[in-house]
Amino acid sequence: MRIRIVAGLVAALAGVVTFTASPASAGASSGAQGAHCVVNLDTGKVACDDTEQQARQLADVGVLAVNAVKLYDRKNFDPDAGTFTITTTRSCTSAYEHEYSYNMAGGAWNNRASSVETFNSCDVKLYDAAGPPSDPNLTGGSTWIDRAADLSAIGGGWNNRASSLRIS
Ligand SMILES: [Ca+2]
Ligand SMILES: [Ca+2]
Repeated sequence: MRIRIVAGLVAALAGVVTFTASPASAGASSGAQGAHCVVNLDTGKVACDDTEQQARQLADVGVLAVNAVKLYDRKNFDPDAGTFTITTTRSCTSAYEHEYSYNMAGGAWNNRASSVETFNSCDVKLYDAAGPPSDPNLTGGSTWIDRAADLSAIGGGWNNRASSLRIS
């Protein structure tokens, strides 16, 4: 009797999975793989969609949140091929310290950024390897970047290279 109930439950769950798998993957093709991604640093939630505005809503970015860093797939802050915006609810401090870090490795934004902007007193430091960056003294990675229209001109060349970053 008990076995029969469990078997029925498994069958019911299998039915649910089969039923939802198709619409879920259809949503992923327009959502998770969208060109514009937004990170909500306060919650860790990340969403991608066809527009930055839609991605902000999906990532539950509130009206009080501000942009910290924005990466562009293309040079010269051209958003057409994709953007990656990191948001938070407070501005960065003026000192260079470890305020936030973010790991792009394993995702669509690994080795992709070609230009970058920062906002609200934030600067960004790019790292070649997967993160979070392990250098406690902030000695590795690129220089601190406020704004770069062409990341190939930064240091040893950072075009399509960043796999993680720090924000200060
Ligand atoms: Ca790129
Ligand atoms: Ca890299």
